[in-house]
Amino acid sequence: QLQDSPTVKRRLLTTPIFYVNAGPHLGHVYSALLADAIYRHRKVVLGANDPGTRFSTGTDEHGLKIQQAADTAGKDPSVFCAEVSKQYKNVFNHLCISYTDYIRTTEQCHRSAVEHFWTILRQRGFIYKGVYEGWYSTPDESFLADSQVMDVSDKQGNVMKISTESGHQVHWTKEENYMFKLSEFRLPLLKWFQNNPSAIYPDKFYQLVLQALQEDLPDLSVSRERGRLTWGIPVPGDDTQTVYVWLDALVNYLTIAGYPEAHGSWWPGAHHVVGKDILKFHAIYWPAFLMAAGLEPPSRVYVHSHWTVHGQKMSKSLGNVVDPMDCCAQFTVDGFRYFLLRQGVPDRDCDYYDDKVVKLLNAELADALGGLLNRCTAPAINLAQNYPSFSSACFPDRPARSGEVLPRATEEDYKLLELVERLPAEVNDFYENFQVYKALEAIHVRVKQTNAFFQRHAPWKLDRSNPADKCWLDTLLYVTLECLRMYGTLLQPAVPSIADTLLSRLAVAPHERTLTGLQFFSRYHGKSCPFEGRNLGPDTGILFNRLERQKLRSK
Ligand code: ME8
Repeated sequence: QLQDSPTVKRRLLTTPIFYVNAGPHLGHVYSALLADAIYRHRKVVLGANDPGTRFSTGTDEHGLKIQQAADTAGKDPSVFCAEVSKQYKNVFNHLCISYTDYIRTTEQCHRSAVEHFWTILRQRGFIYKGVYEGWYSTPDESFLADSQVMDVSDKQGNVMKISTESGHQVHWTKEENYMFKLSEFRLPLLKWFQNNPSAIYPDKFYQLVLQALQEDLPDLSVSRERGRLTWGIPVPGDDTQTVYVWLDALVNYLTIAGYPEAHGSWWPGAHHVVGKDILKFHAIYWPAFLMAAGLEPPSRVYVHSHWTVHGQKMSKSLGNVVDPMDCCAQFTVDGFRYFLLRQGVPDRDCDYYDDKVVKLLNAELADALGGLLNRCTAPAINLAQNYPSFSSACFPDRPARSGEVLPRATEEDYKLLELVERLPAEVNDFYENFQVYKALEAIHVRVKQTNAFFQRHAPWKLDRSNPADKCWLDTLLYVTLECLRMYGTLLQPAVPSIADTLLSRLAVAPHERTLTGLQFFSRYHGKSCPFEGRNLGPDTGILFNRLERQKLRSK
């Protein structure tokens, strides 16, 4: 278990920094949400034992496409960037993304970090001046080899070249640039990844990186002529050139860590969450830059796939961009968070449509979870509005041996308890393997099994005036409340506000909401339980209101 490990270290967890040429959409929010869930989960696991965790996000504000977007909007780039960056911040705040640091690449501290980093690379002999000639994609801010471009015809029949990977048009460009000796890092990178098989999750993406490193890595152009790109950080000592946006952007992770002065306690050990489209930058360029500067590569890169909408790529021109604020208004913040985390599978693209959200939330949050809370807290069944006493006479600490008749508790009940006791470790493993959707699935399955447990024993049929029945009824309620307390604790990273409502109703104090404070079902193991006899918290109403399809926007 993570909380017992003496090797738990400080951790810097990051999202990508978002381009400010357009506002946030569903995909951006997904990157941030995955990181938020991991961050919150770590807090639940470690509680007061957390040696320190930082969680950064922010905006990527330099580069030609941002310069162009500001021009189109008729705004000064710095005003434009500030506005869009604020928009990201507002959406993240609304979605309860609990970042500790929000960075903007136009900040002075970041500029100083980039200048320092550049100077170190230059001093260590990894940057040289060369002439670059080749295909250039402005939206991708990348030079491309012949093998990475293809011909297409536009509507008028004009032939043009596009990037095979992104589909963006490319132009032939020749200019003097500073080059980074990326070619020297192919073998060191290969060796590093072979020695660190858990550096990239899921494995599919680790294999892709290993495969890419089998082929030659050409040196990388890391500056642009200033005349063509003014919106960026000038190359130290040569203001005719601007630092390549990706070098600038990647250094944000070091800026957060306090580079160059105070990064020691936050570097190494970074965990980056990124989308599949920016894997190359994080798994090849970034570790190579770091090695060149004499620093450790990131400990882990978590890679997720993309969301499509009704089977199509999200794009402004198709008019199918999903607005996260709109989704929160329809499904509530926690509903939307739950849907994305429960349905998003890192290994492959996932499709978004409103109906799917409604079905999932009604089934899992309203019916299963809300139903379970209702069952064990409704005044009609839980008259005393508390955690009643657990009776080991009805539920001894072992199942019946063959031939032996034990009162009440069945083999299935013991199985359920065993599964629920194993749940924190299971959920933890899923988080460690970047399978948040599986963690949520496992919790949901247990919720369903607990509902079945309740249903099977039909406590409403028991006769309270009969002492034996009353004992069993109390035990059933106690067990159900204990299970629910476990689910509420483990659901905090995904649905913080629903979990808070649930745990407040279950009278769980803030310091009891971590795995160390959980003491799940200690009564069953013959120990005292701080919850036995405790009054429930005030009735908080319906946990999650069922959504009605016809009330949703028409799409
Ligand atoms: O790439 N589904 O920024 P960005 C899921 N500034 N995720 C998606 C998505 C979709 N449809 N569309 C985009 C950049 N994303 C750089 C990063 S980091 C040093 C610099 C994800 O605003 C995408 O995969 O284009 C990426 O992780 C994030 O949104 C930011 O994308």
